[in-house]
Amino acid sequence: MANKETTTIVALATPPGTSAIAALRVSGSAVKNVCKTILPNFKMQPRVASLTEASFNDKIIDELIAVFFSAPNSYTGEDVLELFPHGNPFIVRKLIEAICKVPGVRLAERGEFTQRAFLNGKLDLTQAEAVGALLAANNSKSLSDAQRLLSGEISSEINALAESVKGASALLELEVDFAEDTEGKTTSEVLLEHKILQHLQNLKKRFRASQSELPKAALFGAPNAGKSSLINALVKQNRLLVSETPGTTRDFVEVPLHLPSGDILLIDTAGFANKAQNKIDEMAMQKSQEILEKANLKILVTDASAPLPDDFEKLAGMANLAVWTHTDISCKFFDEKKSDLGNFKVASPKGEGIEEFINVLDNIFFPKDEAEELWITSERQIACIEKAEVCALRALELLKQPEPAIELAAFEMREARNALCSITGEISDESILNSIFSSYCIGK
Ligand SMILES: Nc1nc2c(ncn2[C@@H]2O[C@H](COP(=O)(O)OP(=O)(O)OP(=O)(O)O)[C@@H](O)[C@H]2O)c(=O)[nH]1
Ligand SMILES: [Mg+2]
Repeated sequence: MANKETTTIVALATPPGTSAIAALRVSGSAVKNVCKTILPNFKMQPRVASLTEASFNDKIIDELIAVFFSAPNSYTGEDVLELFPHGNPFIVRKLIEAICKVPGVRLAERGEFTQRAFLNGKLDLTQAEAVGALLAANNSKSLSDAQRLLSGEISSEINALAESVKGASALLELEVDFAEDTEGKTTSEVLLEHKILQHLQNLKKRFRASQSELPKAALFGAPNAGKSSLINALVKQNRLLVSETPGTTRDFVEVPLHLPSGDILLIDTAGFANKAQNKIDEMAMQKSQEILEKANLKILVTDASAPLPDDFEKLAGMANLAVWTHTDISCKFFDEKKSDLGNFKVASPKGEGIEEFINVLDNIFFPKDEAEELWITSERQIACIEKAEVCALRALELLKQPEPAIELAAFEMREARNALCSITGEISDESILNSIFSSYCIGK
């Protein structure tokens, strides 16, 4: 790690491949030399975008936009150069090759720019992790949480808690006389029980495992019920094969759906017939069953204009939600036998009921009432919180003994504080840092 800080790093910050514009980042003490070597007319005025020529050995590579950030006022805290050439992989390669010819420059490793930002005190560890969360966010809630984390919201909370723990330790270490309060508890017990433990437990409740995979909604029902048509209507594309012949869909198909508050995956399945006609039917139904077991939401699709399938009750028993199709033809069977589930009516080919159903899905997958609370999605952070809680509980036990073990309790509280400080990276070890930053992409 010591070496990394003295070298200058370069990476493509946009995905490889052809695009309108690419972005390259260079960070480190050799940035000024890089500018002199490949951008002969560039003025290096900090934070001013300039259209300039990039060349190497008098050969023009591209005309591009360059922005220079002077240390420490940059993302990494070092001198940084950002280049925006045309998004041609050949141009990008030539630029990177030319930049790497400047002494002291090498290709960046994963997450190395953010790692430098952390090492240079531009971000604490929760903020550095928030950068990863920001890049992975696929719904409004996780995006706004990542932005709040990046602004240091959780860091301030953790720092304040670590201060309380420090206060409790100080009290213990001074071996203060335990003044009895009205409930017959000692000062330290009150401090531990009411402030610190409650706060730690509250933080733990805010844990939600981060969802790198999109949530899944599986549509199932009798053959020809209109499952594939409904998905086409929801995504506003003729994405799936639709026909009046029952058994059109055989293999399950995943289709992303962009809801107003986030993305989900719709899964089309083969129709469930009461009896399989042949081996392929049987295999297709078996597959549908497996898909349903893994789905977050199971939507039973039923034709409201046709007699219900014999196994309707069984199918309804497997579902979380029911949608009735063909309502443009008739609602006869819907009116006769609605299930106990939420019932929604659509006429997919005409688009009727589709916008309403999109809002229903949006509310199910991204409930609005939870929007205010900042969730903690990092397992590392929650493990530190749990460790701090265990230490605080142990301290409390030690203090409750007939002869309170004050020194041991003080030790436990110091451990609790260390656990909290490792959340923000005030205390950190290299292996933890490496495991965090190596999960990032190159150029971040
Ligand atoms: N009028 C009307 N026709 C519909 C509606 N939904 C689907 N259809 C028609 O019903 C037939 C079957 O639709 P699909 O979407 O293929 O049904 P499916 O449930 O995917 O069928 P399988 O894949 O065979 O299980 C097609 O001819 C559709 O055009 C609807 O709401 N109204
Ligand atoms: Mg189908």
